[in-house]
Amino acid sequence: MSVVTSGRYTFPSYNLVFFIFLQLGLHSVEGVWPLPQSITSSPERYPLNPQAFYFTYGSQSAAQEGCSVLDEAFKRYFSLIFPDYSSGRFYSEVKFLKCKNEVRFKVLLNLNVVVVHTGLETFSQLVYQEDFGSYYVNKTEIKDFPRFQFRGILLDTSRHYLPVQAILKTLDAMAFSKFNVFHWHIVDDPSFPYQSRTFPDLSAKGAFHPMTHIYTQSDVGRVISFARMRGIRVLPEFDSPGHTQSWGKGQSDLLTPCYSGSSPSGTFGPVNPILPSTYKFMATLFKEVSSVFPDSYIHLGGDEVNFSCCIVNITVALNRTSIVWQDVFDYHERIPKDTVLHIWKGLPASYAAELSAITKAGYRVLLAAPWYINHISYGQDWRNYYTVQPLNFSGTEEQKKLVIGGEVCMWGEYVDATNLTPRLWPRASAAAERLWSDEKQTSDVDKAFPRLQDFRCELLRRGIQAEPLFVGHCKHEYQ
Ligand code: CP6
Repeated sequence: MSVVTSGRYTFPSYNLVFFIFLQLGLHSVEGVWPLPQSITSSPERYPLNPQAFYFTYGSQSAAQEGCSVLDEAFKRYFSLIFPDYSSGRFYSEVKFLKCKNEVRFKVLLNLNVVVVHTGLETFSQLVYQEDFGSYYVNKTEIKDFPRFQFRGILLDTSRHYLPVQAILKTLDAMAFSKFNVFHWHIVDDPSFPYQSRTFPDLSAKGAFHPMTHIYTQSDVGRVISFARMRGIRVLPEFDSPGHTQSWGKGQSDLLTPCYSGSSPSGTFGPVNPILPSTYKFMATLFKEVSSVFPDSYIHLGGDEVNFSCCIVNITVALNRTSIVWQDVFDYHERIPKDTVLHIWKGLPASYAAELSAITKAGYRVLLAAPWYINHISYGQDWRNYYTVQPLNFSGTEEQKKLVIGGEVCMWGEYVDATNLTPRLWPRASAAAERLWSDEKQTSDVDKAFPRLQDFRCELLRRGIQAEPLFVGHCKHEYQ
């Protein structure tokens, strides 16, 4: 029995191809969320014996044992698939079996490192356990690749501090829905929790608490490597020149003083564009950001303020690509051509018009407007996230190719570690399927409902406190 995954995954280039061939199984097509591009399963099934099951590297594979990202992924997915077998036991069993030279089930991965996370995730969703405890997988063939290359989640750690554990838990759950970008809206008006190497006063004076409500360099490093282990990029956002009230506490003369009449009122506006010291500070801070966060993108913010011209060039010197909120485009600033515009405003009609205008101007674009998951209401609002049609705007095929993906935003005014997980899941998973799967095959929201219910139960089994979609029960209720 073998699983062969192979493929190419180039990001940020749009041209990506990704195939998984699972020459084995699945209990039902309903078992995989988000839906693969092509899946055929048969009733023929195979038992999997956890004591005789392991992932290994194909002989053709460029990666071999010792590739920590994959070694770790194999361990994690082994535990997810067979929760009753701890990974410690798994290892001794494998050695034991090797000695006895028994017949083993093999999963071979001829892999590309980035692709393998999603391949393993799919495989893990194919395995099921029957009442007596035996594991099975049905004969299945899958060919799969993501519809959009950028599938992100924004967390806001300024309105409320999110402990590192809550962020790591979210990254884990993101991988289950095949999200691949964690957009870390790390600072904003209310607090500056990022502990800067160059400007330690920013968090010492601008965080909710200078010791307990900060992200140290080591915290940030942990988040980045935890994400990387799961095939997730970390996109840092240091929103400016607006949304910077907290920055002013630790950096004097950074913000523009407001006046009432001819005397300073004691309040401040955005960062002060007329002082040379502002530019020096910004250049130094973003230089640090680009050395701490390895991703090729940096999010510069630029929303809700009218002079964004001063910020978009800052990443050029750093050899990074900028992402900015749509406001920068709306104000007709001169924007470097490789900048990605991030649409956050409006109802379907208005974001479609914006998609049209931005792509017509030749810019790449990211869609967040329909996925404000911090907004809640009574009922099944996941249906609204599911039925979004990101490419339903007037434009040429070339324009449509400029839509690189989408993002689910969890703004933090009413969210901290107490309610983050149930507010995100499984509602974000609805958007995940829209961003991964073929639109025609997933156009029926009622067909998606039982599949999403099953997937939500799987999240519970994996320890994610995903909220219920409607009346019902899970085999494994949340412990
Ligand atoms: N914070 C920052 C926010 C928002 C934005 N930027 C925001 C405002 C209104 C809505 C959604 C998000 N809370 N820094 C805009 C991108 Cl409806």
